[in-house]
Amino acid sequence: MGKRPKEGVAASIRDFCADGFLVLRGAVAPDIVCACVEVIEKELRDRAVDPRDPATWTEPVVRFPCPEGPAFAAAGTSPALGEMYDALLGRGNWVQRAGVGGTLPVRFPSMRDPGDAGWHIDGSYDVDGKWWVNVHSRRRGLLALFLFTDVGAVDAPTEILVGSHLDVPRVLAPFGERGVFFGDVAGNLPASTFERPRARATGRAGDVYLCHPFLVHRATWPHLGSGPRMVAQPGIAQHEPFALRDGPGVCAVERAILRGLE
Ligand SMILES: O=C(O)CCC(=O)C(=O)O
Repeated sequence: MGKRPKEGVAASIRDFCADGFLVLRGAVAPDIVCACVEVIEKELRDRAVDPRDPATWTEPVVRFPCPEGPAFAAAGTSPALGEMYDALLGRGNWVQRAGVGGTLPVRFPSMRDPGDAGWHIDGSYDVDGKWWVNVHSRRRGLLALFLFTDVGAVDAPTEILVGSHLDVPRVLAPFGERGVFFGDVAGNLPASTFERPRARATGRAGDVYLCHPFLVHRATWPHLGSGPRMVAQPGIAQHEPFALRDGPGVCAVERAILRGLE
């Protein structure tokens, strides 16, 4: 009986290594989600967008940094998340943030191309004002998708190429420590990456997708739902870039990179 939760974590890690992501359903408690949404709605009103008035939804996407404050600190420090960060990155290896962080693209019902929906991996460090990435995944241990609203299939969910994190290391390796602009990665991937199965990051408000930093993903459109879709997408930083030396202490994220390099 006592073994089940541990087996659950082990199975989740196996899925994460193979697919490049896992989902923590209900990772953020409903009252915390509500408090976050109130703050997000205020941010929208400050930009002349009323989350309850479709007449003000003139753009398909409104993007801003995920707000800070107590509600977001509570969301970002949910115990379920901390346990899974430990399991995927190793205890003490990741940076605990007093908040969620990242950007928060709020997507509105619209038939228009939002202009930001290409396949990509996220960048992780700044080079002359641009986001770059290297095979050691400097400063980024995970990508998280925090669902602050319910996201159904019609609500412009993020789309994921399942297992694509295993294709990216071979593209990044030739660029060495210096790395490459994140926007130049997808174009160097083999055609087979884009033939991988696709998954959509749907779920309930409070669910969190934890993704390998090299997972290829994109925004989708049109948004055919009825209300704003709110998903924050922070990186979870690790203290040290992955050394990429195989051995007993290698965490799940690093192991997947090594597998991609084989
Ligand atoms: O909004 C989304 O569904 C994903 C957006 C995204 O991946 C990004 O902006 O980097």
